[in-house]
Amino acid sequence: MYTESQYKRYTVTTALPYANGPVHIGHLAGVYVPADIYVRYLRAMGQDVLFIGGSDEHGVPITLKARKEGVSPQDIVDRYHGIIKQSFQEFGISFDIYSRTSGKTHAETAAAYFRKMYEAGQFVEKISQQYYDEEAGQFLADRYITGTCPHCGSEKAYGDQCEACGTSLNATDLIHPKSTLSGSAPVLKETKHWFLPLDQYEPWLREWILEGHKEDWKSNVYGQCKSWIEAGLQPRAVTRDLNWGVPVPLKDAEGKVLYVWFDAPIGYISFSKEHTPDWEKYWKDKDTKLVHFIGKDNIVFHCIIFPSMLKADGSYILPANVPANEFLNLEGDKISTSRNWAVWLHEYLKDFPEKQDVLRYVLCANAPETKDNDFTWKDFQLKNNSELVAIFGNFVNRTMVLTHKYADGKVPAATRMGTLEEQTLQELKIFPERIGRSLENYRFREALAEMMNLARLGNKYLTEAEPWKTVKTDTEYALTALHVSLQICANLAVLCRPFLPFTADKLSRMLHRKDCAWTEAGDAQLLPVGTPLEQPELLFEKIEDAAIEAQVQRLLETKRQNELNAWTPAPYKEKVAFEDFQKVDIRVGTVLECTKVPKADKLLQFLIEDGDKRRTIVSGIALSYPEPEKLVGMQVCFIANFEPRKLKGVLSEGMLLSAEDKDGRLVLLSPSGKVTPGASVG
Ligand code: B3M
Ligand code: ZN
Repeated sequence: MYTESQYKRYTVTTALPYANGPVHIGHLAGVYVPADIYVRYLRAMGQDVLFIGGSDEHGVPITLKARKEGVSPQDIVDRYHGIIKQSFQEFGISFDIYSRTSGKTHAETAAAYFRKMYEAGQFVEKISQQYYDEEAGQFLADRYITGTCPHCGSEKAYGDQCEACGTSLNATDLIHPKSTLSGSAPVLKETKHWFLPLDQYEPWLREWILEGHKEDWKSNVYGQCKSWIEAGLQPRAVTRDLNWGVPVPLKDAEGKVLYVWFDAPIGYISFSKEHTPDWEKYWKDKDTKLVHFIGKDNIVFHCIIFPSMLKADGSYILPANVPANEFLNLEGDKISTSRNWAVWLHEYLKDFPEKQDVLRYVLCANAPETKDNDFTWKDFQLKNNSELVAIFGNFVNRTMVLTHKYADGKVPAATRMGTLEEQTLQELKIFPERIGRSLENYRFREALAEMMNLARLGNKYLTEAEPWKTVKTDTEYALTALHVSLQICANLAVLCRPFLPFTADKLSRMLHRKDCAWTEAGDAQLLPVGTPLEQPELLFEKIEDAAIEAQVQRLLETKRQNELNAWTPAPYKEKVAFEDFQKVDIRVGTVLECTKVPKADKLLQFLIEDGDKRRTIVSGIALSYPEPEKLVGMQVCFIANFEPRKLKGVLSEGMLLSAEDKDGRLVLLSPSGKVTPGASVG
């Protein structure tokens, strides 16, 4: 390796996505694309790597979703595990194994892990009071309890958080708590749980992280660990009263399961076991480098809790690095499964078939490495059209087409190397190391930019050497230029592979060459003279405005739907006396004329037959009725006894009644049958 050589092998894990929904671009950008790039690079460097992924199939949200749909939790995880696994496969995430935590090996491994710690006296037992639903006969997880928020009064607060005001709560803080299982009021009941005494690990964590990893862990990761440790670590319960999960393997623990965050990281170990009988060397040999790829919301679990569990067991290695990313937003808004504000991987491929690499490219170029970042469809189009197509694709295509035109489709010899050629090949040499160094330091955006710089170098060279011109005067030089360009193409095929594996395959096929080790790249002899080339195919295609517009429209529609869903009727007003209501004189009238009020976008002027005389009423409903003349003849209801007042110079003698719909549209009230103008309403 360019900067380190002390490791014999690598164990690379990726956070296990919850199997209660499909995966989206945020998952890919934050965890799976960087991890896959890293692993593909290591493999190209000839390293022994075990790349682990799988679905996290336990936890309360899965049971809630199952209950809502009237199916079992197993049904839910079966459905989403399949979808997630397929998405990762389609995007070329090259796991050695992608497994799941509802499997048998996992249950055994997690239970054995717990038992070993239990027997070594590494847990603290505590009895506490917890809400219990007597009708349903079970303890209630926080999310199964709703009630009134003590801070803002919202009646929809959950036992762990009020979503209206964002305050995090304890279930016992709720006023009028209610079980979502039976609707009854829960009672407090004693229950026993096992706690991991994190406080006891604090001195060790300080030394291991705060002193040991100040330099090599990313500052966002180090910073979060530091603030957790400095705030003082508390014992954490590792068991729950729930009927979905790995049962607690103790006699007096009926109805209890391991806490999802206790069992899930053990999944990395159980999946390794499933993958190879030789798994121990990936977990217990200090010459193995363990790296966890995760999102920032998982930092405490992977840097503090799981390492404390590994330390407690004593036979495992600890993570050498935890390169957590920040979050990716979508068009300026937080990605959200419940609001459907996401680009789902399985849907993307329907709209952009075979464009996996384009998404991989854009997500890596925009990866939220040091801060939250934004994905926009415009930027997606721009990066495709002006980088992948215009730089990488264009260079390869020009080279291929010219070789077929002037060199019979075979790699020509380089007989006329000049200074420009020497310089270009000299520059070419440094790319493998430069890209590799960035990758080893988890700087994926930088590495990708360097890879593109190699394509830029090719383009620049080709433009300066101009073989299409020199071929007329100096054929040997033109052929030499093609030789040099083809060597750059061959190097690109090797160096783009971690980022763009599908493109690398296609390019290698076109160049008629097998993949080689990373360290062989940088060489000007990758493509032997005389190698026959395939016909050129475009590596990337331009993405048209219409395709982008369709995506933007889809998101706008989602936004509109969400706004509608978020609508609640205006609060009801205080009671009034009937006598007060009777003071208002409401009448029916017939529209005789209706026109726009000049210079007032929102106002319509009505002439109304009211049974007594004709009256003019100005109403602010013009935006809802773009064709006012169509209202002529309609009967409307109006308040007849308001003081007349001037609106934009027109005297209005009353007010039309209308209802405001949830999208803000105003709809005039009209009697359901014809009545005599002037009839009173009451
Ligand atoms: N299931 C993913 C999440 O927080 C969580 C990761 C487990 S990794 C062991 O979305
Ligand atoms: Zn609240």
